[in-house]
Amino acid sequence: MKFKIVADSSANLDCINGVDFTSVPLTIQAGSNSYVDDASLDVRAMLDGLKNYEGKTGTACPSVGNWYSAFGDADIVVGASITSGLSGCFNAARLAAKEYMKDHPERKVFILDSLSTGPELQLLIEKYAEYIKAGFSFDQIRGSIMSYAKKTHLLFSLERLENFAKNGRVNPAVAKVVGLLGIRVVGRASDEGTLEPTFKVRGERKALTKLFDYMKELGFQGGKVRISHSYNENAANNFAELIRSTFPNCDIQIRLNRGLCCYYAEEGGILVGFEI
Ligand code: X90
Repeated sequence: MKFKIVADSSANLDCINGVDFTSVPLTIQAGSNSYVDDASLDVRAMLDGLKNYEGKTGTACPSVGNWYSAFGDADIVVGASITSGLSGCFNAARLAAKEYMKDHPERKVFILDSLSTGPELQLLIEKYAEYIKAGFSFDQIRGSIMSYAKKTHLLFSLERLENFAKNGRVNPAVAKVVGLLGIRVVGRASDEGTLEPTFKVRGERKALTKLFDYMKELGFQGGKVRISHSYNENAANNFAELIRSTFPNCDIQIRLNRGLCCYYAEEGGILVGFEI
């Protein structure tokens, strides 16, 4: 039985230890320039390129064919996509799964709509890998991941929402305030998988304190934490320290956002996925 895990590139993952994994890239577009969010993308160069670009920029999700070919020849494919509340990515994955199972009736695919992205998606993928290593069946994996997804959340602290606003994914009035005089927005992925800006705070230190309070309010008690940042390692490290001051043995990992998350979270932004 050949198992495989797939996720789109908003999970910020290139590979997973000991499990067959494929990342399906989204694309960031600036005029005729298109940046494919795969392992070879130079994210720093992309951000610098975008800074100098005056025209409209945007993103595109993978096609049905992109997902289909990521499934390879696996007997059992499991995975997750960025929220259907903000992207067509999940729909493409769903259609690809349907086609794959029609072409190969003995094979099975389950792609979860994460209603989230970034480090929460990462937690889901890590959990899939655990299930596969533990020898779970397809049905067991599907049932277990759906319960697990109810116990994970995504919070963010962002310095700018320009790209969200440009692409019609957030109210422009909210976007206008953020970015003024060091105002950051702290919020979460809503239950519908949309951006829920909850607090506006001035300064990074306050933003991190707010984030931690919010985590605890949502039920965090020292479970796994995954932090991803857009070139703000300092904030990510400070945040990890803040968590460890209350939960010294907390399993925390920090990573750099890949292209898609860097584009939307914008420089300085940090994303926090955690278990309750
Ligand atoms: O289909 C496409 O073109 C992709 C659109 C993706 C839009 C959302 C990207 C979010 C990236 C930013 C902060 C966290 C927001 C959480 C909301 C669920 C990460």
